[in-house]
Amino acid sequence: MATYYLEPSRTFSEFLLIPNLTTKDCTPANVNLKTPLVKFNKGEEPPISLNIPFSSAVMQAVSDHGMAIALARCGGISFIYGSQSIEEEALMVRKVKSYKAGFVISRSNLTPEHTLSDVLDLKEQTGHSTVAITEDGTANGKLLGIVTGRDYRKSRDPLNRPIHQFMTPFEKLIYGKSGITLSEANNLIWDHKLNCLPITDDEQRLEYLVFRKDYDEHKENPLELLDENKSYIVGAGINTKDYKERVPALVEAGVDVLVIDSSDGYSEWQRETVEYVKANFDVKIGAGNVVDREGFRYLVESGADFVKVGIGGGSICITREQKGIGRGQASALMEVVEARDQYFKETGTYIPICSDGGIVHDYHITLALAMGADFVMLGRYFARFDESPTRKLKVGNNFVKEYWGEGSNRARNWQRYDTGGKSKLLFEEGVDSYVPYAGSLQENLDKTIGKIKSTMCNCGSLSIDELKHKARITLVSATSLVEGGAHDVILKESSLSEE
Ligand code: RVP
Repeated sequence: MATYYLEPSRTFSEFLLIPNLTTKDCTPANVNLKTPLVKFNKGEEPPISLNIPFSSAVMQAVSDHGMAIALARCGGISFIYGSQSIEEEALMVRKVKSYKAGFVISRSNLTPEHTLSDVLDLKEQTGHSTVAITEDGTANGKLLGIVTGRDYRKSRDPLNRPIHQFMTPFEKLIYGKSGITLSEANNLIWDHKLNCLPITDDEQRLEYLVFRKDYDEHKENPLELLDENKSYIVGAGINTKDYKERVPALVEAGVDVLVIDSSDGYSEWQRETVEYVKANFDVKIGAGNVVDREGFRYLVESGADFVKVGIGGGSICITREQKGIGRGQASALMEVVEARDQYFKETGTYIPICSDGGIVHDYHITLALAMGADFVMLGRYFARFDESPTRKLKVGNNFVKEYWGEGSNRARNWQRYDTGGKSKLLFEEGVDSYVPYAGSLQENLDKTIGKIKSTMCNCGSLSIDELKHKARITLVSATSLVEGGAHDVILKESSLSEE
């Protein structure tokens, strides 16, 4: 007879946190979000910790080197997608590890067709007076010019003047070539009396900007996630098929932590992969995804350094519809956390848990942490930002970014859905979609972190560990969900357009 789980499995939206006493020292400024990434023994420091509990998903549409640099700068980690050739993935890892502070990904970008009014709006929003003008208005588009405060006169120039009429065009720009060192870039800046030097690749695509002020990047980004050589920490996805070739190349490129990217991790292939890595390399490895205590235990006993939880909850994921496997993310997490705590009691080894997929609202992150996750993995959330590797498009009146699942025809990441046979999969487990464009990673992350810290204060907690122990979580009924949104009022249009 089958085993039945007759309690319905739950999602984050079905829970709320009940505030605890907030003491006077419990202010957002005092909250510390540092959290372990890999396993450690009781009384010891984790070998790698994150400064914020965020990781970006192992997906083509989310985690390339640009995302990895941007997120590490804020204190989190990206796992570079594994659904590309071994050489390309290793190159991305190498780019992150060799990235040098002082090279910034442009945060203010427009196209030549935008107007002076757009420049002024953007300046007000971002505070940056240097705007990169690229073919598609993205941070890595083909560079066509630069606009600074010296290119226009606010009092004289018409606001609708198109940028191409007053930008400094590419032909007249001094620029550096990809691979230039910071000191070479600084020499160009001083020799030509520049404020900002764009760095482009062989196809004239913008890579970075180097600014004159030789600021101390570490002071501006106090949470940045660095290894002992002051390079950014980076993760990378692997699969259970070509790991004997892929892992050596990634380790050689300097990867700090690997993760087996799979929709269902409770398998002998994962055990073999973890065992191979542990036997041959000194590199950390996470495994998953699982949704129950048995799956957790199996992967931990195979040697996994952290375990990823979640099947079918991803925003682009249709695994549950296609195959009928999965579990509500909150229920899966609660059970695995219980198994982790039990394992810790038995062995004194703490295994960090990553809650992967299905985060829709910022408060879902706080709930996941309160329920015992050590960090979350997000796809949709990061796909919306300038730093994600996908195209930004205008659909109707709105800007969107493309976002597709690893199990979609577009990604063709069949290794992720490995069932052991040689043949390719017959059906998709993911969709191709758009997500609303949301601007820069740092601005959005600051807002989300602000909300998490504020909620933690409501719960009387100054650290994630304290939150886990103090959190009081209640199930909500379907009718109280209605009560939680704006209700029984007529919303003004300005509120409707906000997310
Ligand atoms: P979300 O943040 O809700 O967009 O979910 C991202 C997660 O969805 C990924 O980390 C991964 O676990 C899962 N995923 C990725 N591709 C697919 C798919 O095609 N089904 N699912």
